[in-house]
Amino acid sequence: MLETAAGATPLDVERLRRDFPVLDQEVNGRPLVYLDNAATSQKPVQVIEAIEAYYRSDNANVHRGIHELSRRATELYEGARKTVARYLGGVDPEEVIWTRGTTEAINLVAASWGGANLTEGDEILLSVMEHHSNLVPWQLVAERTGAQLRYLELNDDGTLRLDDLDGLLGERTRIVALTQVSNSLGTINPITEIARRVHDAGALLLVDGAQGAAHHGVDLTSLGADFYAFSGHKMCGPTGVGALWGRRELLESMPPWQGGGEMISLVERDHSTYAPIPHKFEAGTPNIAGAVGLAAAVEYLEQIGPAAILAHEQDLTRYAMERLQTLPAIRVFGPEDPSMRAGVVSFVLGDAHPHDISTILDSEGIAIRAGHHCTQLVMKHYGVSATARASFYLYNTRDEVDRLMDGLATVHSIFA
Ligand code: C6P
Repeated sequence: MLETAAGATPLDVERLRRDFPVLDQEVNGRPLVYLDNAATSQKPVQVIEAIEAYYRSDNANVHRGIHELSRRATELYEGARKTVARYLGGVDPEEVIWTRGTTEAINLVAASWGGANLTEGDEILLSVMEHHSNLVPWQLVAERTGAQLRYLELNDDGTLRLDDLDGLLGERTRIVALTQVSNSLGTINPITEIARRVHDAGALLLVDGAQGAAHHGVDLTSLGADFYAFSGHKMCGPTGVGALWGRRELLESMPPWQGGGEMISLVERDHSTYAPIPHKFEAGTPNIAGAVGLAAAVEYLEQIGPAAILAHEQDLTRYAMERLQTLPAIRVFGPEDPSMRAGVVSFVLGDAHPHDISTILDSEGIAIRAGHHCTQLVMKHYGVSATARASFYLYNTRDEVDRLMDGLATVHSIFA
């Protein structure tokens, strides 16, 4: 289910900003305006200090040593798994597999579930809106197994062409992999409704939650996904850590995808038996400090409340879209209704190349992203090679949107 942003208590943004030391600096002689949150978010002191405290006091390898530090590290690491499971709506912690992030989580499903279950002629349904991380792993497994890729197209307003969904779901459709929130258009997809239709057709649904988990929270007990992938670094956590959630019976039936320490039960000369989930999928020494940092990030977000964060982002998005429309030769992508999008606004401005827009804004201390945002199929749909993208998070303000507009006025005066 989508979080509803309406009625949420407004954020005390000035107070929250004090938690983010990186925001308090000048870039090119101007106070930093950080509007590249869809790429990665900044980290509050609570997260930085949790990681530091772990390395200062508790560092050891997990599940191995019978000594005090190892016990503590294991407790923190497994405790972090429980915290993440709570954030995902109170799922079973054993269904939460640590990964390096969304990309690795999707690769895990494509390689393990896909490798074991797909055969020639089976179909994988994707959408044109997907990030490359939710396309290329499926292309790789399709090549290996002979499965076919099919695509749900985009409407020009940046929504999925859901009228086509039932027609695309055929007898051979085994899995559908879709994003919860588009990183280049901002569109929030109606996952619960999609899940119902996918399940009616007898297929599984993987949800790419890279932007969803960060920007409007998630309740996996009602979302309807069979697999859910997300990254810690987009939600105030550190880089290099994220998770895959999967339904227990699916995870238990899947083969391991990487071999090594931690994931085994018994090792013989010519074969091994494997640990139960979640460890079956966690070969090698894990990113313990990353898990500790992500748990601190989750606790931080829980205190603020995902609904309030989404409401704040949508307020900034509405304001930015209104102001952008006043610029001549602006083209804004994605749904016109801000309540249908998270805090992501992609645009092109006349003949100015998005890289030039980003360079000029950077000279004024404003960080945005320019490029195809790892969504080349979206760019193709709109006939552009790149867009400029501003993306908001809980610490951004309307004043910062005004700074963006001032910067774009400079861009316009240079290119007019
Ligand atoms: N999008 C962006 O600037 P990783 O890199 O594994 O943490 O996340 C990959 C990914 C998958 N799906 C979606 C919808 C995403 O937005 C991302 C990451 C960043 O938009 C970096 S390209």
